[in-house]
Amino acid sequence: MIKKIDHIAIAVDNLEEEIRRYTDVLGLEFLGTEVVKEQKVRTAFFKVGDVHIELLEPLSEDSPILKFLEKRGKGIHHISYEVDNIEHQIKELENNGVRMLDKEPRIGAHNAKIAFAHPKSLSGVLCEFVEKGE
Ligand code: CMX
Repeated sequence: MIKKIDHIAIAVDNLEEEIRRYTDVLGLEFLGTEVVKEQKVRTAFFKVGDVHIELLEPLSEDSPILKFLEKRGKGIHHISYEVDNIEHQIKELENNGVRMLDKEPRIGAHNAKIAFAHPKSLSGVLCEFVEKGE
């Protein structure tokens, strides 16, 4: 079951510059940065109520974020939904014809279990499903 929106992720090419923009111009509360090697990204998180904004900078030449930036430029990359049980959510989505990019959960930022669904399956929006760690 989907509980809430966990975060909205935005692809950027210069994390430091964007951190300044989000703190100084928008005045959002900065929560810190994290390198997620498995996803080949460096992230920065901000708090807006109980939703987070995640900035994503590519960590390497084969990062999906680099490909996104080259093809589409900076902008909204994905919406992340918090779920109560990721394995169950993956099965439910597949049973409803959604093409899962991850058939098994993997580890994302903050050690959470995550799975992505293909944007072509969900209205052109890349969707992440996340079950929070302890
Ligand atoms: N949102 C919407 N559409 C997207 C998209 C995105 N983020 N990324 C790609 N697309 C579109 C492409 O533009 C393309 O559209 P067209 O066919 O109309 O041109 C289509 O989806 C398929 O693109 P593709 O070239 O076949 O596939 P890519 O190699 O670009 O891969 C995707 C796209 C989503 C499958 C890949 O990026 C992926 O597996 N993502 C999941 C993992 C990820 O994004 N990790 C980074 C974030 C990690 C984190 O938050 O910690």
